[in-house]
Amino acid sequence: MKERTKERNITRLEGEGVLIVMPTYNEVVNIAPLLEDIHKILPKVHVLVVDDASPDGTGEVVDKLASKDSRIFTLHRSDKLGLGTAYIQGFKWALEREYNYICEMDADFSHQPKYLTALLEAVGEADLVLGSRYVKQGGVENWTPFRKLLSKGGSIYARTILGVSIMDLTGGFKVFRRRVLEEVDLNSVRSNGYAFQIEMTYRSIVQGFRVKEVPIRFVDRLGGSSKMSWKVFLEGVAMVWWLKLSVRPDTASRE
Ligand SMILES: Nc1nc2c(ncn2[C@@H]2O[C@H](COP(=O)(O)OP(=O)(O)OP(=O)(O)O)[C@@H](O)[C@H]2O)c(=O)[nH]1
Ligand SMILES: [Mg+2]
Repeated sequence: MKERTKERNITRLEGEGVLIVMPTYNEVVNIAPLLEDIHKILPKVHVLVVDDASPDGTGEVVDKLASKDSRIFTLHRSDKLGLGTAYIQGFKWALEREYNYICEMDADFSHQPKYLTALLEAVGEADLVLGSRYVKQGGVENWTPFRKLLSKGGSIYARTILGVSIMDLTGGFKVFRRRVLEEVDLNSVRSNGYAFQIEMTYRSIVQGFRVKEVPIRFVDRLGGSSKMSWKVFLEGVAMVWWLKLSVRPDTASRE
């Protein structure tokens, strides 16, 4: 029995049964080298790129790669519809297929592929694993003090209001066990921008799932430009209150 468990773990660490959902908007300089780096670390992992008709041609680059590589898939959307809905569509795509672990990851090298192994290892003892900047040995590189304040302040704000012990609620480098996405009611998820990360983690906690934080060093995007805006930030501030007042465990999904 022990041997079989060990074997399963090893295949997960190669990426078997794992899907990375990766939303993209204008990531043409990053996407091909990033996919290559990911597959060096997890040779069997599948990656679903959800592209919102990026004007820089990111979607076409991924299509070309996908035509030669059966581990790469693309979902094309007609317009820039936001990070949250891109992930929800990607999660539904995953649940229609046989993936056991579903990862979230940015396409700008801020989430370094070298951490994927530690995240997948940790999901052996948790239902949701968060790549965390605000635990010991985690951190942020090359951010302005203002950006740091905004991000760390956002996590402290959300954590205090929601009454959870998670240090990094706003990060988007995560691994979900399949059953988390099956049980959390994806159709009820409301936030689309920055707050989407807080909402998914909070809903998982409310649903009773075990969450574990693993340290990551987050580096500033390698190329391209940020899509962070005041609108996205303010959505986060308001959404935390809405989550606190309205999210309850979804019992229907457990029947
Ligand atoms: N499909 C899709 N992807 C998006 C959208 N907005 C952002 N993204 C992608 O989501 C990921 C995170 O977005 P970023 O612009 O890096 O946002 P951020 O990490 O908060 O900001 P920076 O740290 O400045 O890069 C990247 O892979 C983006 O290309 C969107 O509306 N649709
Ligand atoms: Mg980024």
